[in-house]
Amino acid sequence: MHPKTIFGGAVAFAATIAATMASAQTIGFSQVGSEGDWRPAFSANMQESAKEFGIDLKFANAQGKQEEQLRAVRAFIAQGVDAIIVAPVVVTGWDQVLREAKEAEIPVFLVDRDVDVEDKTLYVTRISADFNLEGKLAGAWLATESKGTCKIVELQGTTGSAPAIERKKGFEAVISQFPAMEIVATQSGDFTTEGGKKVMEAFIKSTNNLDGICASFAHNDNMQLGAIQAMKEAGLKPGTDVQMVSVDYVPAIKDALAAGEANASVELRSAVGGFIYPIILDYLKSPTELDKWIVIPSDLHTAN
Ligand code: GZL
Repeated sequence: MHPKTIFGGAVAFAATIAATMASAQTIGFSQVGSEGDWRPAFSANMQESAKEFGIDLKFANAQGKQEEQLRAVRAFIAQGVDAIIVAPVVVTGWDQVLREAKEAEIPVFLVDRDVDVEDKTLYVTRISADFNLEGKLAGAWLATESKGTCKIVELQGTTGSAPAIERKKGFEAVISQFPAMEIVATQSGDFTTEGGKKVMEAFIKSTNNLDGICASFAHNDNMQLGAIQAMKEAGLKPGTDVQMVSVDYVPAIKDALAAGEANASVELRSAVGGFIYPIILDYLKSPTELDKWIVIPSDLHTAN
């Protein structure tokens, strides 16, 4: 083949690559952290999916600290990324940094959690599950299971986070319809296994070995897995003596369900990059008004 032809072919190939790269969007993602089992799975899927969509993803893990998230978002603004994704650790404290992104004309997309801001034009949309519904599903399952009579201990998620606030509200909206259903102890385990174990150890002490307690409602599976450890160490039988309902449906809770140590878990989908990125890429291609909340479904699962 004539050298000129080879050279020509190489140039054409490089141009194609360049064009593809030029259309590649650079997106900053400020992630809460890597607590528990669900979040690492979500992060891995977001990073893997970004490659499939040809997105240059700048991933920032805040290790659960809001100040780190704010720092990351400001760095993305300074870099001039095409879009910013935020999974906000707590609902408050976002107005100023979102205003800075808006002034820089960089669209912000909320995923997984939520913010509490007056001006909802500060973000394009929120793509996440309905935490209030997840709480309702857990409450409805327990009301049926206990025939409307149950003293409950509650392990709350990270204080001030949207899932902790809304899962509690949804759960209480259902059990409040049953006079004999009551949360008798509640404390935050911060969505971690260690946190859940510590909280359940405290509940075991304060209720004389969970005497009269019918159920444990944990805002995520990792805290419930810690609670299961604590209960077994105290000689109790989680899943038999006490009904165990939580949220996320991570692999380890599936094992606990199969072993009869957990009874129900509401699934929080983690493989959602393939759903999130097309929404963002379509918006970047031609910005249009989107619903302020695009809901990802949640389904309740039991052992059988
Ligand atoms: C909810 C998500 C929660 C999970 C926990 O969307 O933010 O955070 O339920 C995680 O496992 O810590």
